[in-house]
Amino acid sequence: MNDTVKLTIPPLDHPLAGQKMTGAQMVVQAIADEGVSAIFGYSGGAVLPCYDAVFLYNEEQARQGRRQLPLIVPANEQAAGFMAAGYSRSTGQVGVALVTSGPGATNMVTPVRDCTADSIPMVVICGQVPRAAIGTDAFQEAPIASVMGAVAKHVFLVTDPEKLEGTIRAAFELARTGRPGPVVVDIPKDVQNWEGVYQGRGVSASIGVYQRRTRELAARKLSQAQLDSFFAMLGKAKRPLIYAGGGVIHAGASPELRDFADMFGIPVVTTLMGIGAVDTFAPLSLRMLGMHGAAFANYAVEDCDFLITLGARFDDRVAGSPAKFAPRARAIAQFDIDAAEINKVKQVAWHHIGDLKDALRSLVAQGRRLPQKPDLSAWHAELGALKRDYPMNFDRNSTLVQPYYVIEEINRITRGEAIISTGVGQHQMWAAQYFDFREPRQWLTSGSMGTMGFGLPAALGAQVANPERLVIDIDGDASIRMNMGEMETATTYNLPVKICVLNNIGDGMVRQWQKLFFGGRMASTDKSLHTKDFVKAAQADGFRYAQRLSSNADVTRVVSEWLAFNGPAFLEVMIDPDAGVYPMVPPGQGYDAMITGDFIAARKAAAVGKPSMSEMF
Ligand SMILES: Cc1ncc(C[n+]2csc(CCOP(=O)(O)OP(=O)(O)O)c2C)c(N)n1
Ligand SMILES: [Mg+2]
Repeated sequence: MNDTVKLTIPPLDHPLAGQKMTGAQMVVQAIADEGVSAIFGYSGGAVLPCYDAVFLYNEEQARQGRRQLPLIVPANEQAAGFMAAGYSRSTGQVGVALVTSGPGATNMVTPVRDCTADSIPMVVICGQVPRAAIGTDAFQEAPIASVMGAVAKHVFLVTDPEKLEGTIRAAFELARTGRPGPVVVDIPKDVQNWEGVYQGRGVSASIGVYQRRTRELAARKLSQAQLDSFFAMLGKAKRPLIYAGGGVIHAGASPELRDFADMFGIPVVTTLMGIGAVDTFAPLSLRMLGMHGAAFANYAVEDCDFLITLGARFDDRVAGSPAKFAPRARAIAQFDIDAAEINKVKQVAWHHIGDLKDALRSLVAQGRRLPQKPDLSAWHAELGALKRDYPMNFDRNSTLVQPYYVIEEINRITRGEAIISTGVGQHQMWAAQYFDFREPRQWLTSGSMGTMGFGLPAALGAQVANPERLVIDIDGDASIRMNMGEMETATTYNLPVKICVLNNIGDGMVRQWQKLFFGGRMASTDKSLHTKDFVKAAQADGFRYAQRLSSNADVTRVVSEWLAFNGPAFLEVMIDPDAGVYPMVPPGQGYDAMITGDFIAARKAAAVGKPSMSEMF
């Protein structure tokens, strides 16, 4: 039985409706219909019909003088996934990756899990062996439906070619609606080669239940009773604080968050994923909270008496000890699109499940009707003092190049306007701490998964999506090596990304944990490869700008010439290998255990307990 939605009107709206096409051509046409401006992927036997269809599509578009669908080819499929994620994170649009069966598809597992964990919409199309060969251990066969089923938001294996077209549209809808995430569509080669009639509309009916649920969710309004109880809590609060996560950005609710915070003068801390939800220059911004949050942000969390949680999930890098998190909050309110997040880690007094943009609009509308707003001047004075007394800082007199100084210099020139991607490790945290961000979607980082190798391909994807913007990858020497093949992708496509490797000769973040919690035993981290010449590697990959920076005196000059270079540019900075990430709340502990290091003042001595071994991750 065909479960594609039966159309009541003959499908003539689409200019190609009624036209005969192969399955592969339908896939490409349906992707183009979604408004996608580029796809990322690597070819192979089982996906060749789709690659051919991209070629034919572009040939026809060129003939008609219309926009083509560029296909960017990485060195490794994992990078295609991160490019699609960079495209998506920087625009809010669904990123698309197109890969072959077997190894092509299994190389996509990490980016798919990465996207699920950070709620990033992506559609991955995988070729599969022909239907008749499935289950025979055919050449380049892998059980993608079961492998990806464990990590994706949803997986389709298309066995009925009649459902192919509607399934592609369903994949996009699933990816971008509700809590966004990656959707994998596994398409056997014979289904790609099948010929049928293009409809130009209709979504596979298999998502009918999901559609009903998301429509219900989207329509959920804050009730008057909810508004009243929320404002009763806010009215009693002397020290309210907004804790904003990635959900604010995914919901496109940053303008509404800013309106709400400004209306009441409520300060905002953001998670790593929430960076950019508020302008970091804004007086109400307290920057990032958590394990490596600013001291003043974490003190605000310690002191607040009402915590308003927006699209954030109390993860262990924020609430290492849920019981000790926000210990003086008399109430916590939580807004989320995903019911599973409510009371998952931390019990809350009040919650709302629904669209955040809409909920914040209701709060602002209700706020306008309030006869008077709470007086928060004492709280503002306290926060002003916290910002003044416990600012981010580092050893400004060191003769070794300090990574924070390099970032401050880049930030001085870019003024919070660049798109920044990162690898994972100390450099990622320094970038989160020391860069400014005016808007959402300028900060691209692998938050929940913490996947080394993310930075360079994510920057490339963001540059494809935003050709006019300045895109900078702040990377680690070990992280960039994980996807070093993509250096050549930058030059092949002449994507003018600016790459900065903060080279501390090794896995700095791992060394920091070994120093703090493993008695300084540098297991494996003393064996890091020290022989790589990054500048020569960049030159070998066709970089016309590739420099090594190793002295403080040269930082300002070299950073500005690197940023001004017209084309892809590579900068390696030899930084102090002992530079640490501070503040640091040790794993599993409350913010009272925050260590601020030698250069950031602390309100009181840290009550550091010994982390238990099970918290050692
Ligand atoms: C794929 C992957 N493998 C291992 C890790 C564990 N890990 C986290 S940070 C880190 C070291 C990163 O080193 P580098 O990229 O040089 O950054 P640094 O901390 O030195 O700035 C490691 C190994 C990871 N996050 N991702
Ligand atoms: Mg390093």
